[in-house]
Amino acid sequence: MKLYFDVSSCSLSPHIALREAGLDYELEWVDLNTLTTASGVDFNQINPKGYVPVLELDDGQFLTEGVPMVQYIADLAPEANLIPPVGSIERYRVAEWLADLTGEGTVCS
Ligand SMILES: N[C@@H](CCC(=O)N[C@@H](CS)C(=O)NCC(=O)O)C(=O)O
Repeated sequence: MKLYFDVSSCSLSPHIALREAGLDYELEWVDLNTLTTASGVDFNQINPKGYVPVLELDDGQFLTEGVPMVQYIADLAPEANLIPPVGSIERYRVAEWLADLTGEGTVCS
């Protein structure tokens, strides 16, 4: 797998998940000003949405959006206990936290 990232960005959470999962991965920095990767690839070809993080899977697919990405990574390494099992209420609590973290995070009056 390869994580397309930028420093000080939301690509940090899948990077942490990859490390905690103990998985093999590569990193490739993306210049978000020019939308070009460190190896010179047009990033628009990788993610037409123009943002990181992007996870390139071993079969060549690209996965975008941090929330499903960290769940995918966690599911690849069940022994690391990063996410509760499918079907458990605790799994939906994690989804609840992730949605809150990436959503409004504010109280509507
Ligand atoms: N919905 C995306 C948002 C990703 C996002 O906002 N990425 C920022 C870095 S934290 C980015 O790449 N911004 C580049 C830009 O907007 O030009 C996710 O949750 O992964």
